[in-house]
Amino acid sequence: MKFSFPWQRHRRTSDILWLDLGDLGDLVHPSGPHEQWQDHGLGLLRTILHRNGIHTDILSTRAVTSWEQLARKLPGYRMMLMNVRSYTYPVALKAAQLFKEINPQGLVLTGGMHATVAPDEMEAVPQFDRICMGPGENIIVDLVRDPQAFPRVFPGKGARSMAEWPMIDRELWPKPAHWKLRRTFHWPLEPECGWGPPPVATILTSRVCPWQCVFCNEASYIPMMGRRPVDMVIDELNYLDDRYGVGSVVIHDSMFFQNPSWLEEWLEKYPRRANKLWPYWAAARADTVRQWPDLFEALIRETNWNLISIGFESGSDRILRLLNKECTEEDNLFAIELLNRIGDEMEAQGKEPPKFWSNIMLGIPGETPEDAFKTMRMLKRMKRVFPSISYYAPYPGSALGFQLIAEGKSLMSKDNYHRYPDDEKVKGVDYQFYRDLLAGKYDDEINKGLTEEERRRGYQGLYAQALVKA
Ligand code: B12
Ligand code: SF4
Repeated sequence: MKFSFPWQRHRRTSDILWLDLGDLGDLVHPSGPHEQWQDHGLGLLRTILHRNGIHTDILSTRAVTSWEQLARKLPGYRMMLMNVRSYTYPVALKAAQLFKEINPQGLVLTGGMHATVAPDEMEAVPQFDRICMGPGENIIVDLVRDPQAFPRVFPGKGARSMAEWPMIDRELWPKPAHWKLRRTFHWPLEPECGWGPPPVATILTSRVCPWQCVFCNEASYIPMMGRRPVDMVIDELNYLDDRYGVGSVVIHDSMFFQNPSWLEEWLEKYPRRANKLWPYWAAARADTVRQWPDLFEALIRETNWNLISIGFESGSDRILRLLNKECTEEDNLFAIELLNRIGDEMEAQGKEPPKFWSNIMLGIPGETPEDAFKTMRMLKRMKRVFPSISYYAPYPGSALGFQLIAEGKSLMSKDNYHRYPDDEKVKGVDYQFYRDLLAGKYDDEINKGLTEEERRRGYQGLYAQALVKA
């Protein structure tokens, strides 16, 4: 007799399945907090489908620990939908093959970032029956109702503004799949990840960042769309708070600190209209902090923006130019000194000081040891920081990614878009140098020109622990 725990049982309500993607086991025994974030693309599209009377079941590769476990739940579905990103592509591929083995007549319908930037790769796989490039909100209902009416690869249709998006029904998100995890997860909100008190509400206020950094440049493949009105964002947070109780907020926008008029309205309304002044995590750029320092400071002090994510990436002008970051060493230093000062003042007033979530890239092709020392030196100038360090990864979709893939220099094949923190990603990069750098071998070099206090920051090995998947 097969035995299964109640939280593992799968109750079938539909013959259409949405498969949430991620590493096996991430919703059972997660190795870190960020693997547990929920997928807003899935949430949005399932909400739209359900509102239109099309019910779907949900399964997740993250909620099982083996492919056999997933296989047992697949028989009988006539359709499977997936949001495929480059970093979930290997899992999507395996899941599609498994689904078709079990349901040879079933259809696999896909969309998402990887479908948008690497459709050729997906087209070569017969198990993907439909591949939607681009936004799916205005096409998903027709597609699921009548997939035969669509060619195999086709462009999506998006809304003009995020004001048109319905509020996500978060109960359509997958549940944590172990009783222990359920106790700390706060489903359908999300668990604490060290950024603010739980339950955590993740939210999007903008869809795309207009800058063109060569390792990212999502503006080239995500169509521009209007930002979600401030009132709608606050209404959603208040609704979630009334229903589930919100502890803190993560604004998942690629770039929160854009459109000063939207930010000014947020500054005026969030403290006044939100049920509580929840602390939040959100992203900015060093050059815009320098451009609008008063607005930046007011947002920190008055709206409780206490974790500021900045893609500093490098402390060297040479590399920043190569990345088309449009930020300089001076911009970076300006933002660092400003946040150090605001933090000191708030601390002196007995308030919790704001911190940086500092995104740093190492191993950028063309980077010299001196460039990398400058980057580590920059990091040490930050008084209060969570470093998030990654080795540069050549993702398809980005200009530099496409270039390195075309030159045969990318080590990220379709079987290992999946990343581990210390994965080697580009041919010709001396990763041993970077491992030594993070282990503290070059600290004397890095500490040159720093004050005594700055030198003490980032004791040996700390930065090695800050290395994240990328
Ligand atoms: C929030 C976010 C995260 C969060 C949470 C991720 C999550 N669980 O969803 C966090 C911080 C954890 C994260 C991490 C990373 N992320 Co991220 N992330 C984003 C971000 C900013 C928003 C994602 C989102 O919710 N979008 C809104 C929803 C509505 O859009 P969507 O999911 O794409 O869905 C739409 C369409 O794709 C389509 N669609 C989707 N599915 C389907 C299915 C069908 C059938 C159809 C028809 C259509 C369709 O319709 C939807 C509505 O329009 C995007 C950038 C962006 N602006 O989208 C990057 C992005 C997805 N991330 C990216 C990357 C590279 C990463 C990291 C590897 C970054 C890093 N260097 O460390 C890590 C890896 C994470 C991991 N799991 O290991 C890349 C992916 C590039 C690619 N080629 O796939 C993006 C595009 C950013 C970028 N420009 O580089 N990320
Ligand atoms: S790296 Fe940041 S600033 Fe640059 S394009 Fe991407 S989201 Fe925008």
